Amino acid sequence: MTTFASSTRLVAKRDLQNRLFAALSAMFAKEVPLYDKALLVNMACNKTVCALLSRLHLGFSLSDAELERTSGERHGAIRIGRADEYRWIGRLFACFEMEPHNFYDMTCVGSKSQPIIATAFRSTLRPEHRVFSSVLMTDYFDPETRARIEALLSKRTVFSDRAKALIEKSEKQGGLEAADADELIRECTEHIFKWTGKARGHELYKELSAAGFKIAADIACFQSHHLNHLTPNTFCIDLYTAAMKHCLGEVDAAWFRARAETTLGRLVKEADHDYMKLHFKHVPLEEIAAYKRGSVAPAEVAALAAELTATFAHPDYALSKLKHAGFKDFTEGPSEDTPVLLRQDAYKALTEPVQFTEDDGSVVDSTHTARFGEIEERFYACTPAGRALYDTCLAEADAAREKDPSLPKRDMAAYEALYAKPFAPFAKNLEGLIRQGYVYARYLPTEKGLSAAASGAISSIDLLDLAKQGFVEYEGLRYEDFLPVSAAGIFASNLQQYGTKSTAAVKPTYSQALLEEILGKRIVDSTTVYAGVEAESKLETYAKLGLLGKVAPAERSELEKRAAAYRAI
Ligand code: OOG
Ligand code: NI
Repeated sequence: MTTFASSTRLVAKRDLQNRLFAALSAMFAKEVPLYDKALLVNMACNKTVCALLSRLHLGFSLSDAELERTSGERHGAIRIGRADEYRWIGRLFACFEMEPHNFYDMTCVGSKSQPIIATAFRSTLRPEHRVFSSVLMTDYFDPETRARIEALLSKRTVFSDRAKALIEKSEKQGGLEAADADELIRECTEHIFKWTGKARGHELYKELSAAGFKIAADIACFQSHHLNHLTPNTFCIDLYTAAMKHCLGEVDAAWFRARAETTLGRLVKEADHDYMKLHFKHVPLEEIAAYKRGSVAPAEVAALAAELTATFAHPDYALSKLKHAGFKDFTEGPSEDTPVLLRQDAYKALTEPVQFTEDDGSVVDSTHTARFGEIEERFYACTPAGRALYDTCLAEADAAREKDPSLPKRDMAAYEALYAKPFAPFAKNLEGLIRQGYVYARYLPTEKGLSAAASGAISSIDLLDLAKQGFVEYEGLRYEDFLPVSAAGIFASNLQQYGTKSTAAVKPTYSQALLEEILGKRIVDSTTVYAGVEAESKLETYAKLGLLGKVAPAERSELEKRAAAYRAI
């Protein structure tokens, strides 16, 4: 009885996670006014998209609270200096139901390489928040530089004794009571992830930056794991990026209005039930299935675009008045018409004042350029075959863009056509992508399917055909991870610095096992999860519809293998 009573006092870790991210967002908004304003721009864009969707899907509406939550913060990024700090970070995130997913070796991404390896902390199923967490590999450097970096890092204390005690308490009890949870969140926002503008080792900072290692300088010379960006999601990234360029004064109202018409016009064509399931994960599938198709005339699209343009004329949206370094010229990821993985863009890193205090007490006023404002829109998770195709298409599309880098600025339509061409092998809708075997989905039988099964009226075992007959429902799985090349592109464009080569005598190689050793825990392979969720749902759907016996033995054993690998995590 006692155990029961005390465990009910613990706050659910998922709730704590939501509170942590709300607190981090409030902290970051205070630190970076441009971030706060960018959230406003995103909210205005998402509201416009919702207004369009509610006419396109009769029955759809989103309350302000739901809108706030759905367009809420999604991921942050931190860069860590020492192995022991990294292990504490892993233990800290576990208090918020966030576990390491995937290994990212950023020392191995060609010309964009950086001296760090990373994982992303998130919940395994239906994650809403993530933190991409890198750790600096000091053996990437020559022995002298390495020793200087390590000496500087050894002098800092990121985790206070109180923070450590709270983490240990959470581990022992399986969670935290409300007051302790509040205190741990305060440790996060007032210390662990806080930007202080205080640094040390100005000589080392200058040398690392000049040698192309700005990222190492960003890590080694600061006192905390300051959050370097916090990325909300958007319902329509092309609308948002156009809006930001407009509010930052890079494009005029007429350009924005025309672009808004184009992007909203595309949504009218593309925002089907699958788009709704992908973007509004909190809405039950049956509810989405019940939306009747409405229609939106071109004049209505034009009116929405005009209204949004008028909204941005308000002084609240005059982002150009704030200190900024402009917006990136093009969006990272697949072409606009290919709904796989994720698309990201950003306003460029700000140059912020920093005060260096040296060991002898002398003070140097300087600046640091690292914190930027990313946005993202997430699409379907790819199978290994889909991912391999994506990598090939991306390389081709990047090469085409590099031949004419100013095209996005000169002629957006021509650039979009050029960039989309290499992605032509991908189907442009969920059903097509599933048929090609490029993305994962989750299936379930419908009521109609169950009664058809009971009366023996089901003949096919093709799940997509069964869905057409109304016997099966499905949703594409959303990609919940990161893309190393896209991440490297973000690093590069924001630090205004491409990657750098190792200065060690022999460039070390890094492995997932090494990062797991640093963390003291296993890293989850997210493909095992996507494949396992799909396999389990297929097996269950077949079983409930009485079709399991008809599935080819080889396919069935493959599904069982995937489901078992997933369950073993
Ligand atoms: C991490 C960059 C990775 C993303 O969205 O790909 C990332 C960093 O800048 O430290 O956040
Ligand atoms: Ni990011």
